[in-house]
Amino acid sequence: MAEALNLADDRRPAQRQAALELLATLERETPFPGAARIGITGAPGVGKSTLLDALVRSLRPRGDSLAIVAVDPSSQRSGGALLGDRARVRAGANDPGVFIRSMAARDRLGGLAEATRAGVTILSAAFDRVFVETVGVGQSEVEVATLVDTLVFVASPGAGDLLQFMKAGILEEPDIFVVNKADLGALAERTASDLAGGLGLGESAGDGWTPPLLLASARDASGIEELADAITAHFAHLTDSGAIAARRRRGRAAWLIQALESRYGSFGLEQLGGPTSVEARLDEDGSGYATLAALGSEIEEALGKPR
Ligand SMILES: Nc1nc2c(ncn2[C@@H]2O[C@H](COP(=O)(O)OP(=O)(O)OP(=O)(O)O)[C@@H](O)[C@H]2O)c(=O)[nH]1
Ligand SMILES: [Mg+2]
Repeated sequence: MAEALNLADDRRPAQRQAALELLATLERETPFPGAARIGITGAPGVGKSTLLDALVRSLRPRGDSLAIVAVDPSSQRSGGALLGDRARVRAGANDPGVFIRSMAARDRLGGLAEATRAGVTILSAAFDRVFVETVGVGQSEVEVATLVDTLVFVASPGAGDLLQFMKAGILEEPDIFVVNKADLGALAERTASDLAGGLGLGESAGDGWTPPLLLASARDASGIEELADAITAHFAHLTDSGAIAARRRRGRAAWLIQALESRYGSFGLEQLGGPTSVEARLDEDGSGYATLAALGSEIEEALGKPR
């Protein structure tokens, strides 16, 4: 795993080519639906890492192997050591059934979203569940939503940014809502009712799943079993209803179109026949990575850029 993840991070041309082939093979050949992919998002300091640690302790005894991709936007790498690493996932340190990959945002030459996606693709080939921790600062919710099967939004009491999330319409993405730090009492209940009010919870999104709103305390390990159950139930809902295939396809297509547009602009995307043609190419190929590389070369040729 570590070697594959390092290869995916390697920027040298030969290694990039090898990584592309590996990722495309994994994407096409990993048994479907394979690992459950779960995103844990929320503002800085709401307790995402602490919750993940508690989740590992709760889920691991159920028998599933677990991997975590944790993105720490604040950490700085110095001589190989992570300074100021705030990862709080300590559970499973000596357990081969738990794998944690910590990523420092500042190292990411190829982009954090891309590194995260590669990490999830690789880890999904070997673990039963893959978690991704990302700091929610607006657009990243929408980005991570294209990568995971289940998106968990974590809030904490008194977090003023809740309103900001609501305004940005980002709260439409999550499948599960958690108010962490429930040990803070009335303040947490207040946040939960604010959130419920803002969400209009109880209204199903039309896909037969009503996002639950849970209270938990990662510190006291309360509400963790309920969260683990909700995560399990959401994946079962997706697989039982068959919605998982469409969700993954949609996520992959959204990512591919966005990646092409950010690299080559809407003009470049048009050269390829627009989103519908891109999706058709993706369906034909089966790999988002391979399609991105192939379409990228085509655009560059069409635009006459040196390769
Ligand atoms: N009271 C209380 N504090 C908590 C709880 N969970 C986490 N904390 C504290 O909240 C702080 C932030 O926790 P983290 O788990 O690092 O939060 P995070 O969301 O991962 O933070 P970033 O990765 O920096 O965005 C730490 O000081 C934790 O000890 C909880 O349930 N109750
Ligand atoms: Mg964290």
